[in-house]
Amino acid sequence: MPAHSLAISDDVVVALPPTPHRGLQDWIDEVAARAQPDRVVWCDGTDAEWDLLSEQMIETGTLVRLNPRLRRNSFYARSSASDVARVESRTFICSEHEADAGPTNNWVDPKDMRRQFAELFEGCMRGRTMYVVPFCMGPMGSKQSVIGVEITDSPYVVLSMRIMTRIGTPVLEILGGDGFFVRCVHSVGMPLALGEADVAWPCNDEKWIAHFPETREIWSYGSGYGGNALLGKKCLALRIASVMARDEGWLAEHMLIIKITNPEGRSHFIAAAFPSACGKTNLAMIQPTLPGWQVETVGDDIAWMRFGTDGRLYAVNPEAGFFGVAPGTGPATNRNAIQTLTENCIFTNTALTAEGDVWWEGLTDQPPSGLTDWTGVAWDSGSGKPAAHPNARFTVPAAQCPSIASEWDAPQGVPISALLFGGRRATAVPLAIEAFDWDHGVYLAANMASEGTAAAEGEVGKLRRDPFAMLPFCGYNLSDYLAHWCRIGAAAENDSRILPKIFLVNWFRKDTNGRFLWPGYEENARVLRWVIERVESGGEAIETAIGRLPTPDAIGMSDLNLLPGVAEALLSVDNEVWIDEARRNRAYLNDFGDRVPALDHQQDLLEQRLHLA
Ligand code: SAT
Ligand code: MN
Repeated sequence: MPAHSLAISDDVVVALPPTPHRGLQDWIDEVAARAQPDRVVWCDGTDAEWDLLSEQMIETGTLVRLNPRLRRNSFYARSSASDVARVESRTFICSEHEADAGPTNNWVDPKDMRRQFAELFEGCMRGRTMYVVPFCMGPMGSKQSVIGVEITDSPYVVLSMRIMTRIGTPVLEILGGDGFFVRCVHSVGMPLALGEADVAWPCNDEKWIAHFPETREIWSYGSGYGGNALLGKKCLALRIASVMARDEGWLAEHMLIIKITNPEGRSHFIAAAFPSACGKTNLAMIQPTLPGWQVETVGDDIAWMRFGTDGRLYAVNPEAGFFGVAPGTGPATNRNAIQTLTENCIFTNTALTAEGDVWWEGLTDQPPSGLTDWTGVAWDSGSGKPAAHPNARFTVPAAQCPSIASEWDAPQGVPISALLFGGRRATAVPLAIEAFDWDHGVYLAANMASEGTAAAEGEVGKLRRDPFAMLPFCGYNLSDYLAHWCRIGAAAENDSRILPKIFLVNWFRKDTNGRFLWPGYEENARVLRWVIERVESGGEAIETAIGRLPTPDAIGMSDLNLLPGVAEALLSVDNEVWIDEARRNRAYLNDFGDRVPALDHQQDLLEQRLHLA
């Protein structure tokens, strides 16, 4: 029994709450009374706790300790084959009014959802330990940060939360006796009968991930995986935080944050939104080959942004770790990530080597022999099946990244000079576009689309609209979200605040044979250089109907060994294609009704520029 637990009878052990917060204590008691765990443990976030839990999980088979000579203090987990990604079809926004969830979210009446969860939770933690994980999203003690408490019966979630957020007793100290916290409740949904042996990856075929925006609560059942179970991440830092941001006039976005320093030593920070598994982590850790240019990492997935007293937009990374896609990450594509992954990591659904290390497609050119694949069987390289699941992930503390910026956990955040948006577009969208102004940038971001990836269930490769890369993560009506962005711009103009410039980028253009036109990866720094030059009022651009495009010289196209015609294809606007694109944009924006007049106006302007109207 942990030292901070108290036995009240032979079979119920309840922890002594290490907090004077009555609201928190009562809520813990309430959930425990319903879920009926064998014991309640308040997580303190210490190394001793990490060691204890990892040892226990090695015993139950959930974790494998990796060879410490190769990766110190690191572990491997294999999930159930049905629990490998976010489940958007089972994710719900339970606002009081259906209209507030909007046309793009699943909605269930909160009263019905509460009833549903009350049933699901009846005894759902029997035979298990209920962990209480106090966590802080954002730098400790920052005015921008938000405290949450996650109740979970998954020790895998506890360890992952320790990497991805700031957890434990220091958070309770900040919370004090009556501070606000977001209530997050999670269960794998697999109670154990007396004496029943556990499985390596407990979960349930029935999954529910529910958000209650008005009361800022999250309930999750049935999955142990990433965004479904680490409730501080997509659920709190995006879905609930986007609602808080709407109510309080700030922005909670699916964006990486980087610091770029030019050869003259001047630094700028930019934030960039791309859908899941479109290279945010790679861009966040990019090592530019351009002489004299340096890029450092502030965050790779989420940005919270508010205006500071100096009128600039400041961003913090609410997370403390990276939950990155492993396949495709290698010394050539992301050396910084590889150098980050040397210790204190958890790997999920990669392959395992005979030496007790991890492997995935793209880590090395040749797979080592003797691999065990992510399903736990000896891998046959001739099978045509990948050894690692395409959405296999690493979980690693941000602080150990060699490219981490010194400002990465500054309580005041970093001032943002430019915002980038991008998706996977095989056609139409050029390498880079600078928006004419804020509303035009919002229009470009609102019409973003991307080909599906393995990060969510659904068809890989199918084009779907993903405004602001927020489609799966906006906790309220997407048209209100777009209006919120327009309002931020309008208010800033009135208050003479300094708005970042907005850009749309596309690393994923293909030729008719399906080959990528743009080399991508470290060469993306050429686009970053142009962005910074534009921010500093330099950088050549040509005005087109869809925005300002870089000249081939501004990108340095002639330094790249591109095939004839490729530079032109990447940096031109095909009017016919864009007339089509504009028509589809109009139809898409119509889905949002007349709630966003500023975007309707932008649509009219685009049609005029294309001589469509
Ligand atoms: O599983 S997560 O939602 O955390 C990762 C992602 O899809 O971006
Ligand atoms: Mn993401």
